[in-house]
Amino acid sequence: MSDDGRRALSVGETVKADRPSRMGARPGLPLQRPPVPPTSAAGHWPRLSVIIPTLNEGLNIGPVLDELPDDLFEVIVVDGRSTDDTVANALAARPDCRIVQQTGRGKGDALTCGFAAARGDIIITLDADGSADPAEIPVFVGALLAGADFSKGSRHLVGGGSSDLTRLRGAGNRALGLLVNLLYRTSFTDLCYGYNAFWRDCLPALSLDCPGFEIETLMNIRAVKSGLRVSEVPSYERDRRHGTSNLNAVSDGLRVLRTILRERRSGSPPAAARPRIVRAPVGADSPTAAASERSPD
Ligand SMILES: Nc1nc2c(ncn2[C@@H]2O[C@H](COP(=O)(O)OP(=O)(O)OP(=O)(O)O)[C@@H](O)[C@H]2O)c(=O)[nH]1
Ligand SMILES: [Mg+2]
Repeated sequence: MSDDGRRALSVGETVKADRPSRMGARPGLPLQRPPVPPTSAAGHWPRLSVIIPTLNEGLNIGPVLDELPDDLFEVIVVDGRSTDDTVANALAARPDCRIVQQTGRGKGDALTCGFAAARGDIIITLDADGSADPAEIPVFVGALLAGADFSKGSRHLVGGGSSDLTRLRGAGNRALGLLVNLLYRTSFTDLCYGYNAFWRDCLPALSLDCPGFEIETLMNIRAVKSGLRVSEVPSYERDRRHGTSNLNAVSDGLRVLRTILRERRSGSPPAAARPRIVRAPVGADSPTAAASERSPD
């Protein structure tokens, strides 16, 4: 246990479930339970920024925003020049949400723009199509408060699953995940999934620079290469409410593969160059409590 009560996870550790999930996940470590929030009644609660990328999600964005909890610091909708009423419907459902127009193209570019605009202590990414259940946000935040730097959703842990994943996508995700696990000696159970959370002070370590659906894979690999503590939490992916996917299983799968290989070729930063994230405890007197410093491992 660290001074601020967070459990120390080892570098690159992933926390897995102890029973097979609905999707037949492998056995692993006991499920990590979210801790009791640190005196949240006294205001000692990290500020949560939810980032939602949207591309023509006019029929979906309203219900998604309606489902979000009230006690968020900010909600940022990053729109990719939607040609429907996505932006108007977002503002109608949640007048306090911030609309950010992405500068480039693709989901990766949208998330990067959203991350740059975020001001909270913790960033949570979820999709605008209704597939992510905002009721799971406390599980992601709990893993971060328990000591993780990066808390990634997994549909393959007990309590997780999907009614949206096709066979082809599931097979591709498994194969790509296996490759990353072999190359980096990790034990990711779900590589390409859009529901994740991390401390905002991890952004420099992630150093994101990709435009498309490969963004989550890049985040996972960079987190491991940078020595961040990664925790997987179970997540259930629901069906998209309306409309069709923007993802192409073959072309986007190949983009993910190229990203994995490129990251492998570029190697890991030397230990001395890895950022060590040092955070003061989150408290009423230290509201954001986020400081990063570089130090050798
Ligand atoms: N701003 C922005 N958002 C995008 C872009 N491409 C996809 N998105 C959003 O990213 C999220 C994930 O995209 P989806 O099309 O749902 O991809 P998916 O989840 O793999 O596909 P489904 O399983 O069919 O939902 C959704 O909220 C999209 O609206 C883009 O180019 N720009
Ligand atoms: Mg989706």
